[in-house]
Parts: sequence; C-alpha cells; structure tokens
Amino acid sequence: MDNGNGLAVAVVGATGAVGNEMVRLLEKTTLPINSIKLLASERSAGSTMTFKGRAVTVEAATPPSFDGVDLALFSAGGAVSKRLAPEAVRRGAIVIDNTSAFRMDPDVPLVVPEVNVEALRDHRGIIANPNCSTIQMVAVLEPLRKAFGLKRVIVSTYQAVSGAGQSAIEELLEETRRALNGEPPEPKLLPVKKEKNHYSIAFNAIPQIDVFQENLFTFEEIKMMNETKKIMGDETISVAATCVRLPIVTGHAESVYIETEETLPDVETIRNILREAPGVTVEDDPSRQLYPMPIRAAGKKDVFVGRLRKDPDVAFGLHMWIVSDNLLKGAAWNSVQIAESLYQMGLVQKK
Ligand code: 25A
Ligand code: L14
Repeated sequence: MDNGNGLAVAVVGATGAVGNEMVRLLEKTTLPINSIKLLASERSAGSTMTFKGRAVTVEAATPPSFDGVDLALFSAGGAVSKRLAPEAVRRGAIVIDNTSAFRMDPDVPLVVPEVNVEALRDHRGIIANPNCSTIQMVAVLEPLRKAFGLKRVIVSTYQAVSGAGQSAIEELLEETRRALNGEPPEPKLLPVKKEKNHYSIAFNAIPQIDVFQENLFTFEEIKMMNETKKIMGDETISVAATCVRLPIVTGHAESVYIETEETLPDVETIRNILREAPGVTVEDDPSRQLYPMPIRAAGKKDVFVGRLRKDPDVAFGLHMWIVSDNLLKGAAWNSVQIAESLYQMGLVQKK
C-alpha cells in the first residue's frame, strides 16, 4: 500500500497479540505513513489484515522485506529479532524492537518516552522497547524519583496471559471452558513453552514467568531489575521483583514498595505529583472504593496508580498499586510513542 508522502513502515509479527495492537495504533498515529508492510511467519503469509479500511496482505518476513523500509516495529519474539533486526538496519531502516533481544546492549537505547526520551539521540539503528511490567512501573516511579530520590524498589506482579502471546490467551480460555465442563486441563504452553512441566493457568497463580536464572530469580524478574536501572540511568537503585501469572487476559497489576532518599510528604501531596505526571492517571479514593484494576485499564493507553500508603514503620517507605494494559503501554503503544518521538526529534526521515 502506497499513498504519497511520508514514511514506509513495517510491522514484524503483525498477526500476534502485540503486533495487531501496533497496526491499530498506527492507523491513528500522528506519524505520516506512506506505506505499510505487515510481516509475520510463513504460517500467516497470504492472509489479510486491514489498515485504515483497506485490505493488506500479510507477507513472510525475510531480509529483502526491509528494502525501502524507513521504520520497522518488531514483535515476533527474540529469535526473530536477533535474526532480522540487523538485516533491517543494514537496509537503512530504524528498528523499534519489542523483545528482550537487545535491551541490555550498551549501544541500544531502552526507552520509555515519559522517562528518558533523550536516549533516542544515541541510537545506532535499533531501539529497544522495555519489558511490559518494567514500563508501567517506571512511568510511575520516575516522577517520585525526581521529587524524593529513589533508593530501593520491591515489586510483586500479577500478570495477564496476553504477555505470552495469542496462544497463551487461547490456552487460558480453553482451560477455563474445560474446567467448567468438569474436564481435566491439558496445559501445553504456560508457564514457559520450552520447559518440561506445564501447569493450568485457569483458577491458578503461577510464580514463574520466563526461565529460571542461576540466582533463583526468573528472567522476567531479572528483566525488571536490570531494565529499571538502565532506563532511570542509575545503577545504585536496589530493585527486586517477584513475577506471578494470573488468569487475566489483559492488564498487568503490580504491588510496588519503594524507599526514597528524602522524607515523604502526606499522601495527597504525593497523589498531586502523580496527577501531573505524563501518561499516568491516579485512581486513588478509598472512600469511593476507587483503585486501578485490569478490567478497567484494558484498552486504555495510560498507566493507573492507586492504593498509595506510607509505610507505618519505615519513614521513607511508600506502597502503591500500579495497573496498565500490557499490550498497549506495555508494548504496542510505547513502541508507537517511540516512533512518534523519533519523528518529532528529526531522527527518522523518509529515504
Ligand atoms: O520467542 P519468544 O521471545 O519467547 O516469544 C514468544 C511469543 O511471545 C510473544 C509472541 O506471541 C511470541 O510468539 N511476544 C514476543 N515479544 C513480545 C513482547 N514484547 C511478545 N508478547 C508480548 N510482548 P504472539 O503469538 O502473540 O505473536 C507472534 C507474532 O510473531 C510472528 N512470528 C512468529 N514466528 C515468526 C514470526 N514472524 C516472522 N518470522 C517468524 N519466524 C507471528 O506470526 C505473530 O505475528 P505467525 O504467522 O506465526 O502467527 C500468527 C497466528 O498464528 C497463531 N499461532 C502461533 N503459534 C502457532 C500458531 N498457530 C499454529 N501453530 C502454532 N505453533 C497465533 O495465534 C497467531 O495469531
Ligand atoms: O520481555 O510471558 O517483553 O508475559 C514480556 C511478557 C516476555 C514474555 C518481554 C510474558 C515479554 C512476557
């Protein structure tokens, strides 16, 4: 599809849970798009998706797919990014990668636009989109860090299945149907496809997201710990995470405890700081039972925060509850925001 001036954009993994959201957001972006290429695996080649009301044929992603592409958004898993992102860059495209493949590479900016948009200026072709749980947490913590300093973060997550892709959504729904029909579950994918054991996510809570590391944390936990420091540009912040999968389709929730450098003011003053923060909505009124929840956050671009409480025993301690749509701010929306920022900063041009 080609209709005049503007950028040639490609989406890799367009048929997936995140890729589909990317395509929907690119229909409404402020970015001038001249042409769009929808790429996926051989499995989807030949199928059609719509873009701005027109049918677009999905193509298999290969290195020549990126000839003439200015900007490529990747969300087809780490292996695909490792193989094809360098090929896209070699052909002159800027890549915004939604997998963990390049995030901790010192030459690759890891960007949440509300926190560290200036890091985009150092890019060498690839820009990494952080992990979904990390993005929503740092969006809320950055304004608090600016106001009070940040020494320590302890987070427990309550994560939706859509983070693990379209097939994980199908697994949750199928297991739920079977359970309601009195049939035994047949888990094949969660917690991690390539592991030996699979457990039912329906009516369960699984304290494993991604594979275990030598230090007994899982890789999802390690991603949150390392990426938070890189995005905030401060290796001295202590971060520890426990990541748990729940039977929710979309919307990650997090219980977050922080310790600040400076003494904290009253909770209403803290709420007011967060009310000013870009991309953050405060939902915090116990008198009306108002607090963030995945069912309300799903489909929205913002990060929602509530249940703010000062620790009763630790003078510098603050507790909160952070919820966001993991497919939007956690993935597709953050990637499209990066694309819009690149364009506004003059860092991407039509070839
Ligand atoms: O490899 P990783 O890093 O472990 O990532 C595993 C999964 O996590 C998701 C993504 O799931 C990925 O498969 N993911 C990756 N990064 C993510 C992130 N940052 C992330 N999720 C959240 N945040 P997904 O299934 O939603 O999306 C996968 C997309 O990638 C395309 N793809 C796969 N292999 C490819 C490829 N594209 C190019 N080259 C390749 N080699 C994939 O396209 C999809 O767009 P597709 O054509 O394979 O699938 C379209 C439909 O097919 C269904 N399906 C998936 N697996 C199977 C299947 N059908 C039959 N058999 C299967 N084995 C899906 O339901 C999908 O709708
Ligand atoms: O690192 O399984 O961006 O929910 C985040 C979601 C990896 C998979 C990432 C999941 C992905 C994870």
